[in-house]
Amino acid sequence: MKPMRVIDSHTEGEPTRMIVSGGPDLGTGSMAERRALFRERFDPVRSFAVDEPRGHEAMVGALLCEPVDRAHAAGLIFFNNVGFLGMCGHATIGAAVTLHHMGRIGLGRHCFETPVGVVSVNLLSRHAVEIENVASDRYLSTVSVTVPGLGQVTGDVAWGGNWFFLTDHAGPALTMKNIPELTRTAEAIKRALAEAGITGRDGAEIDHIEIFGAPESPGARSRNFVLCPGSAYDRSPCGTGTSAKLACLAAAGKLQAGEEWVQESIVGSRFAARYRLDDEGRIIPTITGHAFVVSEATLHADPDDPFLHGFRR
Ligand code: PYC
Repeated sequence: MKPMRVIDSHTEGEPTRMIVSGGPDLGTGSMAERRALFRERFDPVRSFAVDEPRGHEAMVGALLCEPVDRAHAAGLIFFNNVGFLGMCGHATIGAAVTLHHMGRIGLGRHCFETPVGVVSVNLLSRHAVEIENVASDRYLSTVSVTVPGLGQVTGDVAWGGNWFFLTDHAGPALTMKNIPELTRTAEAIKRALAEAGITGRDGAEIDHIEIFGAPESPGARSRNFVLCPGSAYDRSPCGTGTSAKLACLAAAGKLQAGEEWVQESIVGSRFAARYRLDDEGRIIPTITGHAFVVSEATLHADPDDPFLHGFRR
């Protein structure tokens, strides 16, 4: 493995590690094809980059790629401590701020290719980014599942670039002190959904669980706890999770196009969100958040390192 240059940022508290050079050569296909190749042939590179001891369980990676369409600013492939993501809202915001830090993009509008579609980004300032996500939708409404220790939990299944089960008031209060218990609760819900055969479209695994409660800060409409695949919780309000939430609110007639929804995370950070309807009536979410570059580093792959390909619990 070549030395790998990475730039780390956080978006509303959630980390992103962007691989800017030294990543795997994935050819020139679409981001979905390159992600498949990354998963099949280079998974040890993923764990090298984000798992301990070079990373940690909350670290989300973004491999910077040449876009297929030269009019686009970049291609991005997202991954975490256990595998690959479709889209990642916080990491897209982090990538925009990082590319600006590198002098690769200026303020204003840019398009990024992702494995699930093209996402448009408006870099409003050095730190503030508005992303227009892929079309999002509520797939199943008012689904009930029996969760050991919790009883019946009811929620919606929605797509926001990843698959989510969204439920109100399941388990303990949404406080930082309760994060271990919230994690166990969300893991139990995820297991129960899988055992009950409840999936996203085409049998897709529901790999994100989102629990909602009352917000704490003025102006916020809701607070969430989001369990990501790999059992880390999202420190940000989760861009794809907030998109899924907008889709559910819109489908329930509880949020109109253009109306603002401020989503607060379990650590108290916020995304401002709204949606528009495209020509086909699909929900196109816009999420605004802030990111900060925190470090630049070169990761060295020493063949004698017993943890060359990382470890995780
Ligand atoms: O912001 O979409 C997001 C996200 C997904 C997983 C972690 N963050």
